[in-house]
Amino acid sequence: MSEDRKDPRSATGRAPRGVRVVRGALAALGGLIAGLVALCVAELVSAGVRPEAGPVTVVGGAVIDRTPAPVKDFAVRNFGNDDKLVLQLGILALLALFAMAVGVASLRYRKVGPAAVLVFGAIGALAAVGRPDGRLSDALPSVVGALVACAVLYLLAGRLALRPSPDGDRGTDGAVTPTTRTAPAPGAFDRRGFVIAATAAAAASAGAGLLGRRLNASGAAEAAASRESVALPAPSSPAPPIPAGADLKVRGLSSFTTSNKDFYRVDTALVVPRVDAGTWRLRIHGKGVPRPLTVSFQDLLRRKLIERDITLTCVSNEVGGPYVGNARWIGVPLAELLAEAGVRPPSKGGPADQLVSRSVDGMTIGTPVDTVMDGRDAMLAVGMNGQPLPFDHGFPVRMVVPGLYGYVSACKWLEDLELTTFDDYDAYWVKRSWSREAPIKTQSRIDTPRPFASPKAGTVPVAGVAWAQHRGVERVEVRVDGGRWNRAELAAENSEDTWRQWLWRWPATSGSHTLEVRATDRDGNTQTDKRVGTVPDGATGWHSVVVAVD
Ligand SMILES: Nc1nc2c(c(=O)[nH]1)N[C@H]1C(S)=C(S)[C@@H](COP(=O)(O)O)O[C@H]1N2
Ligand SMILES: [Mo]
Repeated sequence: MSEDRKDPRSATGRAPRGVRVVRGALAALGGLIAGLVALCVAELVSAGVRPEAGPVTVVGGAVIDRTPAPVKDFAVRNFGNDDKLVLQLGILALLALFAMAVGVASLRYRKVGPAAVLVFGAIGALAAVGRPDGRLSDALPSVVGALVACAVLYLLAGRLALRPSPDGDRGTDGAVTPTTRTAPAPGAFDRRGFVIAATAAAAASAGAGLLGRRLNASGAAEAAASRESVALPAPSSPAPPIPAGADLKVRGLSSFTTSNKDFYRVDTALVVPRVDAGTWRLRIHGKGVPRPLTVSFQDLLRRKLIERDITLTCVSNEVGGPYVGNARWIGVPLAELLAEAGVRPPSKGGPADQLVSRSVDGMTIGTPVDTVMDGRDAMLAVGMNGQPLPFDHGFPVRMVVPGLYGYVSACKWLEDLELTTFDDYDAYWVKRSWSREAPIKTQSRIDTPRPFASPKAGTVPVAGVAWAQHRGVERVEVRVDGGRWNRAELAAENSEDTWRQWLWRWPATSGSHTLEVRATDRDGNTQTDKRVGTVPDGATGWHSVVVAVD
């Protein structure tokens, strides 16, 4: 239906200003709706492929894959566990801006907008296929979403085309229509048709999107059911009891055992993989593996299980940072499994010096075979603090190797172990400027008082944790305002693979003071004061806290 506008045409022969503004706004809205259509259709299609193949997820993943180490580190530090949310919101905001621009552009050039949508689809498709775990089918959600959005945008832009005016002017369609008695007023377009088409497209795509969400969630529900039904067997080698004195029970001090809910999470997964333990298999194969193995989750549970308290640390943990936690793990000793497959460590003449663990989401992590087989409690963990692994922490199976940073040892959602050499293969983070080998550096952290706290003058408990996994913490010292070092009281040691709490009772005087801490490990190495960043193999320096004593 046409508009009956009384306005005369402007001198230049263009639509009146008011009409131009309305058309522009509707065109931008049309672009947004096309964007919504693309995402919702893609969500529905991804349910038939896999949830991780959604366009925002794959583009976000591609951004993560290409983020330089210092930037990634910055994001982890500043957004913490929200870094991925920030990334996805950023992608959505950019998409919305582009969608509006594309909508407006398609007013004048009706084919340009839809073509731009296809370009976006192609970007999504390339991002999907180019991910470390990318498959060709992952391109489908982006491609189908873009095709449908392209048609919707073309249709909507058509409704916004100006009706030819009485003297046979050209509409934006380029069609020349002879003047007729019923010719619409200048600047008229099919406003009603636009509203109907736009509403229908928005409603239909919202429906498709919700259905896609539903279907994606039902796959997750199966995985959740498989996790619910796991009964962890009693370990044949239980963890030694935690000594009574391991937890100093000081207010504000990290507890000796970190609960699953409070355990830090660091990974590249925008969608946490939800693996069905019933169909899960692990393959062990590669160079110098005479008897390759494929094991199921039940196979692992039937084996001899060990239980150990082990402190994990992320290489991205800056001095004083939060990416360290201590849990009680249950798992299969990895060295025994490798030995069963016939693997010999290089120190015993084996040809492979690198064990590459690969996850269902394409993460690759390289660990020295000699380290895994040197007698430490390296394991394929199935339990964390008495529970099957939480999905966030790698259900059904992850690696844990005491003494190595997570990115070279702690592969979550594990599905493949390949024996190879460091010469032949660089794992995910090694390709991105981190070191091939990365034993955890001796570190200590002040948990209390918090920075800028204002405790009362008198005895102030200064307490924290220190770690030097697989070497053990020998000594922790604290000093005030660069004065002499004071020896802190150490909590009872659980094992050399766990962190240790420490406490120093500070006779605090009023005023502003700087507290510093340093630890010494059993090898006799005292933490250096030299500040280095986390890239390429872990931060060094002393943690310090400034407080204003009342
Ligand atoms: N599949 C997969 N496993 C992974 C990662 C990852 O990004 N993907 N990150 C590693 C890193 S860098 C660390 S520090 C640990 C963190 O384990 P958490 O999240 O259980 O604390 O997992 C490791 N395992
Ligand atoms: Mo990490």
